[in-house]
Amino acid sequence: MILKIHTFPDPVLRQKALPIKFDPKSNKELETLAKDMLETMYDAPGVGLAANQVGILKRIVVIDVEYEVEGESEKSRRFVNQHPLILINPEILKKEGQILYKEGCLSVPGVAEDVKRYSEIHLSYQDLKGKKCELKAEGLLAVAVQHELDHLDGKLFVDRLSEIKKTMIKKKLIKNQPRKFERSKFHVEL
Ligand code: QAP
Ligand code: CO
Repeated sequence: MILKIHTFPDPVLRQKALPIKFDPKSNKELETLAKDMLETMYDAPGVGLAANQVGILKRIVVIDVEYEVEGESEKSRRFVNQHPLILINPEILKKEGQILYKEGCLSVPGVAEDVKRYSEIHLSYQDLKGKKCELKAEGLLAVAVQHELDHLDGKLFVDRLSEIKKTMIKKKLIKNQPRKFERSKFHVEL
């Protein structure tokens, strides 16, 4: 199921997601959420998605920085070479180096700016079964993990830009927002 992606300035993007507790007998709900988040990410298409972005305040993110889209039309579209990564309760253990990467975000559509991130990170997380795992990431994957972990703490990539750039982008985004109540000749003025 494709979920609705919440966009700036939706307050859910500013809230902190809560740790996921594993229920030994059933995590069907969590499996469904992970599957739906992946489907939503591929459909967008995007390379990462955090639960906050689909309006759920749980510490789970999905990432795939390797897949390719094949086919022209909406109908014939195929996603090949998929390497989905599901990270639950992720935590950065070690970080080093620097990388500048032009980031975008499905929740901040149409904006892409260079952001400074760590170029290599080690992280711990849990998989869908609740098993503790560790991962070393570098390059684009490291950028994606840091971007998605920020979402879980209510942070957006635009927050990491200079004050002047941030102000300009926020102004533009608010101005381009669809209006809730469009005036029309059918509108009854009170
Ligand atoms: C986060 O971002 C990320 O503005 C995921 O019009 C960013 O998938 C990870 C997207 C950079 C690693 C590097 C953005 C699609 C997708 C847009 C995304 C747009 C269409 C962003
Ligand atoms: Co994002």
